[in-house]
Amino acid sequence: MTTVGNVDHVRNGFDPHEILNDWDLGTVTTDANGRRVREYEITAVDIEIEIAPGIFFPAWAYNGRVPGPTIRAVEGEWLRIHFTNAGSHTHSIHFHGIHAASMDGIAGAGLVGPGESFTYEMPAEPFGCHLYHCHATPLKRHVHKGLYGAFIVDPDPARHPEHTDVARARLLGTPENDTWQEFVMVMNGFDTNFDDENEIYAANTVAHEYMKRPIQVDRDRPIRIYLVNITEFDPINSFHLHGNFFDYYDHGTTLTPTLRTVDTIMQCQAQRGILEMSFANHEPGRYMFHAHQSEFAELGWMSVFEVT
Ligand SMILES: [Cu+2]
Repeated sequence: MTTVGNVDHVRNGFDPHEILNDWDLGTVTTDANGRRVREYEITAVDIEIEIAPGIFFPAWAYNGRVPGPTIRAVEGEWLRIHFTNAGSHTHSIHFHGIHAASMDGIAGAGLVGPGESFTYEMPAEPFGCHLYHCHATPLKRHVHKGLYGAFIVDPDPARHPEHTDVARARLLGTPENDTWQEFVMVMNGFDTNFDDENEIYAANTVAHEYMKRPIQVDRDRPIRIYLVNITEFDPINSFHLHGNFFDYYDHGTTLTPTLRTVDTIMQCQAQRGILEMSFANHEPGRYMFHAHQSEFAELGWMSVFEVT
Protein backbone atom coordinates (compact mmCIF):
# COMPACT_ATOMS: atom_id res chain seq x y z
CA MET A 1 0.00 0.00 0.00
CA THR A 2 1.14 3.49 -0.75
CA THR A 3 -0.29 6.94 -1.28
CA VAL A 4 -1.80 8.39 -4.46
CA GLY A 5 -0.34 11.62 -5.80
CA ASN A 6 2.84 13.35 -4.71
CA VAL A 7 3.89 15.74 -1.99
CA ASP A 8 5.10 19.11 -3.23
CA HIS A 9 8.64 19.17 -1.84
CA VAL A 10 9.33 22.60 -3.33
CA ARG A 11 6.38 24.06 -1.44
CA ASN A 12 7.53 22.27 1.73
CA GLY A 13 11.01 23.70 1.30
CA PHE A 14 12.70 20.36 1.96
CA ASP A 15 12.95 16.99 0.23
CA PRO A 16 13.36 13.72 2.19
CA HIS A 17 15.97 12.59 -0.34
CA GLU A 18 18.12 15.61 0.40
CA ILE A 19 17.63 15.18 4.14
CA LEU A 20 19.32 11.76 3.83
CA ASN A 21 22.77 13.30 3.71
CA ASP A 22 22.70 17.11 3.74
CA TRP A 23 24.87 17.43 6.83
CA ASP A 24 24.95 20.82 8.53
CA LEU A 25 28.65 21.26 9.28
CA GLY A 26 28.28 24.75 10.70
CA THR A 27 31.13 27.23 10.50
CA VAL A 28 34.53 26.17 11.82
CA THR A 29 37.04 28.52 13.42
CA THR A 30 39.97 28.09 15.79
CA ASP A 31 39.98 29.95 19.10
CA ALA A 32 42.95 31.51 20.92
CA ASN A 33 43.69 28.18 22.65
CA GLY A 34 43.85 26.31 19.35
CA ARG A 35 40.50 24.66 19.97
CA ARG A 36 38.24 24.02 16.97
CA VAL A 37 34.92 25.81 17.39
CA ARG A 38 31.89 24.87 15.29
CA GLU A 39 28.97 27.29 15.16
CA TYR A 40 25.44 26.74 13.92
CA GLU A 41 22.39 28.92 13.33
CA ILE A 42 19.01 27.42 14.13
CA THR A 43 15.67 29.21 14.01
CA ALA A 44 12.34 27.79 15.14
CA VAL A 45 9.37 28.72 12.96
CA ASP A 46 5.70 27.88 12.59
CA ILE A 47 5.21 26.24 9.18
CA GLU A 48 2.56 24.15 7.46
CA ILE A 49 4.09 21.07 5.84
CA GLU A 50 2.66 18.39 3.55
CA ILE A 51 3.41 14.98 5.13
CA ALA A 52 1.44 12.83 2.65
CA PRO A 53 -0.22 13.87 -0.62
CA GLY A 54 -2.84 16.45 0.31
CA ILE A 55 -2.35 16.02 4.06
CA PHE A 56 -1.06 19.20 5.65
CA PHE A 57 0.27 19.44 9.18
CA PRO A 58 0.73 22.63 11.21
CA ALA A 59 4.33 22.04 12.26
CA TRP A 60 6.83 23.80 14.43
CA ALA A 61 10.19 23.35 12.78
CA TYR A 62 13.88 24.11 13.15
CA ASN A 63 15.13 25.99 10.06
CA GLY A 64 11.81 25.33 8.33
CA ARG A 65 12.23 21.59 7.96
CA VAL A 66 11.24 18.39 9.73
CA PRO A 67 13.47 16.85 10.92
CA GLY A 68 15.65 19.90 11.61
CA PRO A 69 19.18 20.21 10.21
CA THR A 70 21.46 17.22 10.81
CA ILE A 71 24.17 18.78 12.91
CA ARG A 72 27.50 17.06 12.34
CA ALA A 73 30.69 17.71 14.27
CA VAL A 74 33.90 15.98 15.34
CA GLU A 75 34.59 14.61 18.79
CA GLY A 76 36.38 17.15 20.99
CA GLU A 77 35.31 20.29 19.13
CA TRP A 78 33.49 23.09 20.93
CA LEU A 79 29.93 23.65 19.70
CA ARG A 80 28.11 26.96 19.70
CA ILE A 81 24.49 26.82 18.57
CA HIS A 82 22.84 30.20 18.07
CA PHE A 83 19.12 29.61 18.53
CA THR A 84 16.46 32.15 17.58
CA ASN A 85 12.79 31.55 18.30
CA ALA A 86 10.73 33.02 15.46
CA GLY A 87 7.74 30.88 16.37
CA SER A 88 4.62 31.69 18.33
CA HIS A 89 5.39 29.58 21.42
CA THR A 90 8.30 29.28 23.82
CA HIS A 91 10.87 26.72 22.55
CA SER A 92 14.36 25.45 23.25
CA ILE A 93 16.97 23.00 22.00
CA HIS A 94 17.84 20.15 24.34
CA PHE A 95 20.86 18.17 23.15
CA HIS A 96 21.43 14.53 23.97
CA GLY A 97 25.12 14.85 24.64
CA ILE A 98 27.40 16.00 27.41
CA HIS A 99 26.93 19.59 28.56
CA ALA A 100 26.54 21.90 31.54
CA ALA A 101 23.24 22.17 33.44
CA SER A 102 22.90 25.77 32.23
CA MET A 103 22.83 24.54 28.60
CA ASP A 104 20.07 21.96 29.03
CA GLY A 105 17.26 23.62 27.10
CA ILE A 106 14.82 23.34 29.99
CA ALA A 107 13.20 25.99 32.20
CA GLY A 108 15.92 28.28 33.55
CA ALA A 109 18.51 26.90 31.13
CA GLY A 110 17.91 28.17 27.64
CA LEU A 111 14.14 28.21 27.28
CA VAL A 112 13.54 30.89 24.63
CA GLY A 113 10.42 33.02 24.28
CA PRO A 114 9.05 34.17 20.91
CA GLY A 115 11.34 36.75 19.35
CA GLU A 116 14.23 35.90 21.69
CA SER A 117 17.57 34.15 21.22
CA PHE A 118 19.97 31.98 23.20
CA THR A 119 23.36 30.43 22.44
CA TYR A 120 23.94 26.87 23.62
CA GLU A 121 27.58 25.92 24.10
CA MET A 122 28.95 22.45 24.75
CA PRO A 123 31.70 20.05 23.77
CA ALA A 124 31.08 17.60 20.91
CA GLU A 125 30.96 14.61 23.29
CA PRO A 126 30.62 11.67 23.15
CA PHE A 127 31.06 10.52 19.54
CA GLY A 128 27.96 8.81 18.21
CA CYS A 129 24.51 9.25 16.76
CA HIS A 130 22.47 11.62 18.88
CA LEU A 131 19.29 13.64 18.99
CA TYR A 132 18.22 17.16 19.76
CA HIS A 133 14.70 18.39 20.40
CA CYS A 134 12.64 21.13 22.00
CA HIS A 135 12.15 20.67 25.75
CA ALA A 136 9.35 23.21 26.34
CA THR A 137 6.14 21.96 27.91
CA PRO A 138 3.80 20.29 27.18
CA LEU A 139 6.66 18.16 26.00
CA LYS A 140 4.84 15.66 23.82
CA ARG A 141 3.12 18.40 21.85
CA HIS A 142 6.36 20.33 21.31
CA VAL A 143 8.23 17.23 20.23
CA HIS A 144 5.64 15.75 17.92
CA LYS A 145 5.00 19.07 16.17
CA GLY A 146 8.41 18.68 14.54
CA LEU A 147 11.06 20.30 16.72
CA TYR A 148 13.74 17.61 16.58
CA GLY A 149 16.74 16.56 14.56
CA ALA A 150 19.78 14.31 14.39
CA PHE A 151 23.10 15.30 15.96
CA ILE A 152 26.10 13.28 14.75
CA VAL A 153 29.51 13.42 16.38
CA ASP A 154 32.24 11.70 14.36
CA PRO A 155 35.02 10.03 16.35
CA ASP A 156 38.45 11.66 16.32
CA PRO A 157 40.75 8.85 15.06
CA ALA A 158 43.67 10.21 17.11
CA ARG A 159 41.74 9.40 20.28
CA HIS A 160 41.11 5.78 19.30
CA PRO A 161 44.46 4.16 18.53
CA GLU A 162 42.94 0.70 18.96
CA HIS A 163 40.27 1.35 16.30
CA THR A 164 41.81 3.99 14.05
CA ASP A 165 40.50 2.43 10.85
CA VAL A 166 36.93 2.33 12.10
CA ALA A 167 37.13 5.88 13.41
CA ARG A 168 38.50 7.13 10.08
CA ALA A 169 35.71 5.35 8.23
CA ARG A 170 33.21 7.32 10.34
CA LEU A 171 34.98 10.66 10.05
CA LEU A 172 33.38 12.72 7.27
CA GLY A 173 35.90 13.87 4.65
CA THR A 174 38.40 11.04 4.95
CA PRO A 175 39.03 8.74 1.95
CA GLU A 176 37.90 5.83 4.16
CA ASN A 177 34.59 7.58 4.86
CA ASP A 178 34.14 8.38 1.17
CA THR A 179 33.77 4.70 0.36
CA TRP A 180 30.58 4.59 2.45
CA GLN A 181 27.05 5.60 1.50
CA GLU A 182 25.74 7.39 4.56
CA PHE A 183 22.12 8.23 5.32
CA VAL A 184 20.35 9.75 8.30
CA MET A 185 16.84 8.50 9.00
CA VAL A 186 14.71 10.05 11.70
CA MET A 187 11.68 7.87 12.43
CA ASN A 188 8.70 10.10 13.17
CA GLY A 189 4.92 10.20 13.29
CA PHE A 190 2.20 12.82 12.97
CA ASP A 191 -1.03 13.21 14.89
CA THR A 192 -3.12 15.00 12.29
CA ASN A 193 -6.36 15.18 14.31
CA PHE A 194 -4.88 15.89 17.77
CA ASP A 195 -6.21 12.75 19.44
CA ASP A 196 -2.75 11.81 20.80
CA GLU A 197 -2.33 9.04 18.23
CA ASN A 198 -0.40 9.15 14.97
CA GLU A 199 -2.17 8.94 11.64
CA ILE A 200 1.01 9.13 9.53
CA TYR A 201 4.41 7.49 10.09
CA ALA A 202 7.62 7.96 8.15
CA ALA A 203 11.37 8.09 8.12
CA ASN A 204 12.23 11.74 7.45
CA THR A 205 8.63 12.95 7.56
CA VAL A 206 6.97 12.24 4.20
CA ALA A 207 4.88 9.05 4.12
CA HIS A 208 6.02 6.41 1.60
CA GLU A 209 8.46 8.83 -0.02
CA TYR A 210 11.27 6.27 -0.30
CA MET A 211 8.82 3.69 -1.68
CA LYS A 212 7.83 5.94 -4.54
CA ARG A 213 11.35 7.16 -5.15
CA PRO A 214 13.71 4.39 -4.00
CA ILE A 215 17.00 5.34 -2.39
CA GLN A 216 19.66 4.61 -5.02
CA VAL A 217 22.60 2.64 -3.69
CA ASP A 218 25.75 1.24 -5.25
CA ARG A 219 26.12 -2.38 -4.25
CA ASP A 220 29.92 -2.12 -4.14
CA ARG A 221 29.86 0.51 -1.40
CA PRO A 222 28.76 -0.31 2.15
CA ILE A 223 25.83 1.55 3.70
CA ARG A 224 25.78 3.30 7.05
CA ILE A 225 22.49 4.54 8.48
CA TYR A 226 22.26 6.96 11.39
CA LEU A 227 18.89 5.95 12.81
CA VAL A 228 17.01 8.07 15.35
CA ASN A 229 13.57 7.41 16.82
CA ILE A 230 11.57 10.48 17.83
CA THR A 231 8.10 9.00 17.29
CA GLU A 232 5.70 10.47 19.84
CA PHE A 233 2.67 8.63 21.33
CA ASP A 234 3.90 5.10 20.45
CA PRO A 235 6.30 3.37 22.85
CA ILE A 236 8.65 1.96 20.21
CA ASN A 237 9.53 2.08 16.57
CA SER A 238 11.68 -0.30 14.55
CA PHE A 239 13.74 -0.86 11.41
CA HIS A 240 13.60 -4.12 9.48
CA LEU A 241 15.63 -4.84 6.33
CA HIS A 242 14.67 -7.40 3.66
CA GLY A 243 17.11 -9.88 2.18
CA ASN A 244 20.06 -8.84 4.30
CA PHE A 245 21.36 -8.44 7.84
CA PHE A 246 23.27 -5.60 9.44
CA ASP A 247 25.54 -4.72 12.35
CA TYR A 248 24.25 -2.27 14.95
CA TYR A 249 26.12 0.20 17.16
CA ASP A 250 23.84 1.19 20.03
CA HIS A 251 23.87 5.02 20.29
CA GLY A 252 26.86 4.94 17.91
CA THR A 253 29.11 5.39 20.94
CA THR A 254 31.22 2.31 20.30
CA LEU A 255 33.56 1.46 17.44
CA THR A 256 32.69 -2.23 17.55
CA PRO A 257 29.12 -3.44 16.93
CA THR A 258 26.90 -3.98 19.94
CA LEU A 259 24.74 -6.35 17.86
CA ARG A 260 25.95 -8.37 14.91
CA THR A 261 24.03 -9.89 12.02
CA VAL A 262 20.52 -8.70 12.84
CA ASP A 263 17.69 -7.84 10.46
CA THR A 264 15.47 -5.91 12.88
CA ILE A 265 16.26 -3.31 15.51
CA MET A 266 13.82 -1.59 17.82
CA GLN A 267 14.20 1.75 19.52
CA CYS A 268 12.23 3.50 22.24
CA GLN A 269 11.64 7.22 21.72
CA ALA A 270 15.03 9.01 21.81
CA GLN A 271 17.00 5.84 21.21
CA ARG A 272 19.29 5.85 18.21
CA GLY A 273 22.13 3.93 16.69
CA ILE A 274 24.23 3.23 13.63
CA LEU A 275 23.39 0.42 11.20
CA GLU A 276 25.99 -0.92 8.77
CA MET A 277 25.23 -3.24 5.88
CA SER A 278 26.56 -4.34 2.51
CA PHE A 279 24.83 -5.57 -0.65
CA ALA A 280 28.13 -6.56 -2.29
CA ASN A 281 27.09 -10.22 -2.51
CA HIS A 282 23.50 -9.50 -3.55
CA GLU A 283 21.88 -9.38 -6.95
CA PRO A 284 20.79 -5.93 -8.08
CA GLY A 285 17.20 -5.08 -7.27
CA ARG A 286 14.86 -3.50 -4.80
CA TYR A 287 15.33 -4.30 -1.12
CA MET A 288 12.59 -3.09 1.17
CA PHE A 289 13.06 -1.74 4.68
CA HIS A 290 10.36 -0.58 7.05
CA ALA A 291 9.03 -0.47 10.55
CA HIS A 292 8.10 -3.96 11.64
CA GLN A 293 5.00 -2.64 13.31
CA SER A 294 2.80 -3.40 10.30
CA GLU A 295 0.51 -0.50 11.10
CA PHE A 296 3.40 1.99 10.94
CA ALA A 297 4.53 0.49 7.62
CA GLU A 298 1.07 0.76 6.08
CA LEU A 299 0.69 4.32 7.33
CA GLY A 300 3.89 5.51 5.67
CA TRP A 301 7.06 4.06 7.22
CA MET A 302 7.98 1.76 4.34
CA SER A 303 10.91 2.30 1.99
CA VAL A 304 13.21 0.64 -0.52
CA PHE A 305 16.84 0.64 -1.51
CA GLU A 306 17.39 0.26 -5.24
CA VAL A 307 20.68 -1.62 -5.47
CA THR A 308 22.51 -1.35 -8.78
CU1 LIG B 1 8.83 23.79 21.61
